[in-house]
Amino acid sequence: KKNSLLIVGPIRSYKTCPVGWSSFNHSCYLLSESFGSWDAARRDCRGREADLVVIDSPEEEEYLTRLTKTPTWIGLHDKEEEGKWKWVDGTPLILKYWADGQPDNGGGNPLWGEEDCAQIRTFDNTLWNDISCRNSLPWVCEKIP
Ligand code: MBG
Ligand code: CA
Repeated sequence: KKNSLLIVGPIRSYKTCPVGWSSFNHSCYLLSESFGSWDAARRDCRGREADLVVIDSPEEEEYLTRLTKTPTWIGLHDKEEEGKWKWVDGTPLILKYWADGQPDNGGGNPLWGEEDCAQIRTFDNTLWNDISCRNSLPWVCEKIP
C-alpha cells in the first residue's frame, strides 16, 4: 500500500464580511433598517445566509450593545417550552444578560401577553427582556463569512 498524506485545509477560511455588514471577532453582523416580528426578522436573516444573532461571549454582548441604538431582537426564544430559553443555533442559554426581574413572561399581565422572544433593551443598560414575538423591532443578523 502506498503511503499517502491527506492535507486537510483550514476549517474556517478568513473571508471578509459582505458589503454593509460589520465584522467582529470572526463573525459578520447586520443591523436591520426595518422593523418586524421576531419570525419575520429570523426569516430575513436566513434569507441572507445568516441567522438572528447568538450571543456567546461578554465581548459579543458589549459589541452588540454598541451596535444597537433602540430595542432590538436577538436570536433567543422559549417558544417550544415556557421558560426553556434557546438560541436559534439550538444551544441552551448559559451566558445571560437579563434585566432585573426578566424574563417574566409578561408577569401574568394581559397587557404584555405571552413573552417568548428576547430583545436587547439599550435604554435599560443594554440588558435583555422577554416580550411578545409579535412586537415590531429591528434585529441583528449574524453569519460566519
Ligand atoms: C416591561 C417589560 C415587559 C414586562 C413588563 C412587566 C417595563 O418593562 O417590557 O416585557 O416584563 O415590564 O411589568
Ligand atoms: Ca418581560
